[in-house]
Amino acid sequence: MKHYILFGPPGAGKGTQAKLIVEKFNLLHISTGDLLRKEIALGTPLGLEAKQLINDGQLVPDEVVVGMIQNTFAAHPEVEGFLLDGFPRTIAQAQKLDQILQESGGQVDKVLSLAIKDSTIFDRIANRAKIEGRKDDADPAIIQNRIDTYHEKTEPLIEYYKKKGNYCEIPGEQSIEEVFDCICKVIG
Ligand code: B4P
Repeated sequence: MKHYILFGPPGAGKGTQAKLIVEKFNLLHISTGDLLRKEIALGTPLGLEAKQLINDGQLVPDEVVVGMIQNTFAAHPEVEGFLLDGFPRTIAQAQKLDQILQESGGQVDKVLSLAIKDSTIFDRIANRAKIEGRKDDADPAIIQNRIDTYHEKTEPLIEYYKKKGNYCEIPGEQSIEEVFDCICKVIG
């Protein structure tokens, strides 16, 4: 069972690349952002809690997203592997993921890290706001908050995975096809 992580700042292209990767490599796509947006659309208690945090550009509590990941793993014992898109986003989430995978004899096989500049993040998210109408994309102050949250809470994961030896940086400022080619060379 393979476990790949798609890592990067907001708007780096994780969701975009995830669609291409799961199709080519027959993996199950788990996007914590998509799972949270589904809960919000359904108006569940979890969705109500997540909505405010996401719309402010904050992260949702670790135990909430870890629970969603565990449920999805448990529901799909038949798959060949998982692509984790946007998870983990904190050191605590990464440690919990390691523990969950160790218990089932698994591991994180590769961390595919999409690298882009903060200025590119702004352009891409502003563009996506016009297409998808996401609330957390609409306001420059909230985009800045998401970028700051990334630098403070998520970026330390780069060192965490470098030490484990499974970190792989992909230049994210190329065309969608070029980024995908680089990813295929790493996991193909
Ligand atoms: P996510 O849904 O993960 O969203 P994202 O990081 O903003 O976007 P992504 O990187 O997937 O960008 P995309 O491909 O769409 O998270 C949303 C929120 O959920 C978070 O802020 C947080 O609050 C919460 N959350 C999620 N996971 C969590 C966790 N583990 N813990 C706590 N909270 C969590 O690309 C962006 C745009 O760029 C698109 O318009 C695309 O068309 C364009 N694009 C992509 N690749 C391109 C390329 N190569 N060239 C040009 N444009 C490109």
